[in-house]
Amino acid sequence: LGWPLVVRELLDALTLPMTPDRRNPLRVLLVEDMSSLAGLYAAVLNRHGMVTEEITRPSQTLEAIERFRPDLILMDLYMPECDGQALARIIRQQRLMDGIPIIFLTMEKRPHMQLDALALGVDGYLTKPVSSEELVVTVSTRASRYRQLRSYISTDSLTGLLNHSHLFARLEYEFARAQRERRPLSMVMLDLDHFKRVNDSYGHQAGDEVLVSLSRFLRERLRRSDLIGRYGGEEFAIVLPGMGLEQATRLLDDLREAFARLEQVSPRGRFRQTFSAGVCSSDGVWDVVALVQRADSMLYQAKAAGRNGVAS
Ligand code: GH3
Ligand code: MG
Ligand code: MG
Ligand code: MG
Ligand code: MG
Repeated sequence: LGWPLVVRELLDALTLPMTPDRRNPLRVLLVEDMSSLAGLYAAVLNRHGMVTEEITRPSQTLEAIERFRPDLILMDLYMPECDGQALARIIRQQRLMDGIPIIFLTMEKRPHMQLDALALGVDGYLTKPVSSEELVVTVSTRASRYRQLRSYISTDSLTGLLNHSHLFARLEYEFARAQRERRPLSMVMLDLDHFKRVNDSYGHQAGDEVLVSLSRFLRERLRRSDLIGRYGGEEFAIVLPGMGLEQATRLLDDLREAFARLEQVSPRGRFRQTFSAGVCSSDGVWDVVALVQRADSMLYQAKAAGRNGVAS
């Protein structure tokens, strides 16, 4: 009697994680061999503003994780191909989804089975039949907490771009996918020209603002599927899946020209900032290390050719 009431109060209290972000809803991957059941859970979660993807076969899980990028995985414990515990162990080995919450949904009530699951690093256990309220509260709070933590550890705090290590993890995935699907992929290393002078003449704060303005500029002009990272200092890396060398070079040259025209405003005066970029494609490249090296050497050429240019 009391439980649904308490939950309803909880729902009201937890306004922060419960507020559905319409532009960026929480994403839940459902792994459940009974599709009718999965559909039911999905309907409940969808009604509360979450986006779901249902898979009925455990073997589809890793592919679905990479493609769908869930904030939480809701998983049946007993499935024909592979049990939930084994699957959870495999998911825990994926670097890209480090620490993603996994919640088991099952009829299993034996405590030792539940303990085994928790020992695996699984985040929780919901016992069927589960109420909608319990499902929604458990899933949304954990999913939003994970999303928040993930954004802290994967983004650069000044620019909001991907940080070095996360960019590499994502690049590895995009590179492997491009090879597998025989699709082109281009990689860009970009470095601000004579940036030291900006700090010297206009102050470190003005320098920071240039970094933020370039980041915004790139985000506005690139596709959602492109990766933009702060490689370090005043150096950025861009990954353009599906784009060949020629198109990528042209794109970067357009961006270079447009950015150079922008006026940077600082308390100590106005100025313009240029960048140089090295572009390469994944054609004939064996791994991401070689890809980055190639882009780097192209960047070096662009600098040597006088800066404010693109080399490929
Ligand atoms: P080049 O055209 O050869 O790249 O010249 P540069 O001056 O840009 O290159 P250099 O490597 O000599 O200096 C990079 C400068 O970038 C030095 C450093 O103070 C500045 N920088 C790196 N990270 C930041 C940052 O986060 N904020 C600010 N304001 N400056 C930064
Ligand atoms: Mg089952
Ligand atoms: Mg520089
Ligand atoms: Mg330099
Ligand atoms: Mg540099």
